[in-house]
Amino acid sequence: MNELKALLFDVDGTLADTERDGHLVAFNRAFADAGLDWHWSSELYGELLTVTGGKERMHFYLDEYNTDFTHPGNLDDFIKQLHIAKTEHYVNILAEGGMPLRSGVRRLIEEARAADMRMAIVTTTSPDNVTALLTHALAPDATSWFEVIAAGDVVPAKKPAPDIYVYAMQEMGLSPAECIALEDSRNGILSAQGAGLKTIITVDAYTKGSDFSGAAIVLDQMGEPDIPFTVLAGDAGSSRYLDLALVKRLHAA
Ligand code: XBP
Ligand code: MG
Repeated sequence: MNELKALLFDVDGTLADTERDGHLVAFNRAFADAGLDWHWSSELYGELLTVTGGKERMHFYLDEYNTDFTHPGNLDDFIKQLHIAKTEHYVNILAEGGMPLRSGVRRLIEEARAADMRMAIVTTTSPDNVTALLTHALAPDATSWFEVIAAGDVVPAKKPAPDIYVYAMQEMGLSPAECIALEDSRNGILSAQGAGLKTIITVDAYTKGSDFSGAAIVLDQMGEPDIPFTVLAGDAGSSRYLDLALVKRLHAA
């Protein structure tokens, strides 16, 4: 087995609970600004999360849940404008400090950094959103902690396609056997596994019932020494929180 050389982090749902408290709020604010009567409930949003990417999600909403909507101009351009407005709202929500990292995220990232473990961000969300989360929730210089930030439209096919993971590993000059992915969702694990990666899952409110077959482990959170995780599938041995030693054991298993 190859030595573990890099941790590849998903963002939404993995680093922070950004979907319900960030993206959903931002979408609804953008809709209201545009004078639309669209309003996504938290429950509907859970269904819309089947599709990754904000622009793709709005198209999916119109195709499946709001089929009567007609737009006189170019629909793609309209969705692009709405998405620009949504991103502005999202970045503002994060700048206001309204998005804490999930339990154990800062601790694991700081441990990896201290150990010179290479790290990348691999996400479908837009680059501006990643910068906002890392700088406001982690540290002002935190974007520089990650060798590659693979985000948004840099690849044409978003998760569950493997493309974004393949892209990140190409940029780093690493093979899947030298990396491990940290994800929270079904689309995320499909993307990572499609790229040949072992995957650690921390579930969240939207993803806890999903199929995570083949995951290296499924946890309710990364946890802290005084806030132990619950193992939902897999074997954590005697570990009570996700640290680099456990990540390396899961990679080698
Ligand atoms: C995250 C997403 C993103 C965000 C929206 O998926 O689905 O699309 O909800 O981001 P993952 P944008 O965690 O699997 O990467 O609006 O910037 O596209
Ligand atoms: Mg995610």
